[in-house]
Amino acid sequence: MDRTAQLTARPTDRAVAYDPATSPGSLHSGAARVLEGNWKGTSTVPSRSLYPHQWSWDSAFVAIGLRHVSPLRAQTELETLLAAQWGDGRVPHIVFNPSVPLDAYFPSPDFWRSSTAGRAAGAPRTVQTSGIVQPPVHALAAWLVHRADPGLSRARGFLARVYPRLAAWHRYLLHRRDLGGGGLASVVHPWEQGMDNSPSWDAPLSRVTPAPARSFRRADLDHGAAEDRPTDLDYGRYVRLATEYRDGGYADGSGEFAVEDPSFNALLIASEHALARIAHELGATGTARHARAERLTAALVERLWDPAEGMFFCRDVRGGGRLIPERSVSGLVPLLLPGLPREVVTALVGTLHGPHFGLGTTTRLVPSYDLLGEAFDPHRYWRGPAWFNTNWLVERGLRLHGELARADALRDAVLDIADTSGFAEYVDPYTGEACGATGFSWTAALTLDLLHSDTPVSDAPVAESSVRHSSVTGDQGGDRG
Ligand code: 9WN
Repeated sequence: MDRTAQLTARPTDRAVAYDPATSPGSLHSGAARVLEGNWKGTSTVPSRSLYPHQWSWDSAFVAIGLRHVSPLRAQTELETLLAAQWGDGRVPHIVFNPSVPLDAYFPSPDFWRSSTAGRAAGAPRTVQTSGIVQPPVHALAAWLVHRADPGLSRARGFLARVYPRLAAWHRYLLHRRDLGGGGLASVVHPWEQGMDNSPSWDAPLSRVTPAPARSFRRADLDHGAAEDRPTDLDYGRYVRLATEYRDGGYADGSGEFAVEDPSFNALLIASEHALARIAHELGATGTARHARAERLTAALVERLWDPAEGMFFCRDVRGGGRLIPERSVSGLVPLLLPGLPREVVTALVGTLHGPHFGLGTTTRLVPSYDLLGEAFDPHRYWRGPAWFNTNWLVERGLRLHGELARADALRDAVLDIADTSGFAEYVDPYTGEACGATGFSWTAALTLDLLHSDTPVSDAPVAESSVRHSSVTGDQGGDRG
């Protein structure tokens, strides 16, 4: 299919549930078919049943995979998301499709009321969005998408158009969201961090009075098993936090939930390195951005690293600044950073393969939460199951730091379980049993990316001799294969 045809390809009407037993063709074509089926013309839905709009970090992961089958669609995916950016720089966590019925997903546009409640923060008038954000994987995605087809990217002025938006996005996070005052960004809602129901939120959420159950109707239970999803009590708290944020005009600083999260900040740092590479491609040096990324890495280690436990933890900014003693995969994701001290890398690799996460012994994929933790549940949302995006990030970190055999084993496990689970949203970390939706977009996209990763993460063509790296293989701005 030529590029124009790929861009305008119409999605099929039915949900694409990939069944490895009956679907013809390879894993590659199965993954591409899922993305084709979830494509809505200018962006991709995470799942046609459960999540029928565009989600922010999902789109970044989708673009990373899509670049291998259609660099044009991958660019368009990011451009569509960034077109919904607010004037204050925030990139909303959902961009709503106006043709989808309001009751298909809660909270719907009439809950967020972005174009009215978000007016002072510069919400767009022509598109409805949520008012919270998700992890900033976008600059990393934009750089990787560019590298997949630099000729097309240059011809379309892709980087020149997205760079100012990505820079404004990072500015928003680094200035408006430094609620702890230590240089890191805080999330103001569990949905912002992307691991919605993680036990890391239990302590800060316990201070939030839930919205009454009768004041809203959950749509997620129409599609997902109640025992796998967050409880009604937690949903009531999510709704309360979002309502108060909205009613305060989406102004930052006064909310009762503020947490510095390791994964969110690590992705911001990885994206800042990528933004430096984009700046360099556009004719600047990029040195100042690399240096900022290194300063942020130092702040991450200083504020969130626990040497005794060998991993990173969340900091509860509204809870006296205490570290939250819950082991989540979020505390391992910083492994993807190039500038980590060697002893931090060594400890993280040890924790990953130790009893709490069991990688390579009791589990084949990294679970979302401590196998030995009191709140562990192999099927409940972000309280134990394994997700493919976090495993992709950890695989990248292992490879970056020269742990090639371990990275290869994790890559093989991701590909195998993505295949046998029908590109599931998430899986039981012990058995690989599919949970949530099948035909899930980022699972398919990251499968494609790993299928193209036969060669190690390599250095991108940017001289940065002034920047210190502990890595032996390159940095996070590099491309695969
Ligand atoms: C709320 C879309 C999103 C992912 C999140 C995942 C889940 C939404 C929900 O689905 O969150 O944003 O309704 O639970 O936790 O990571 O981006 O796939």
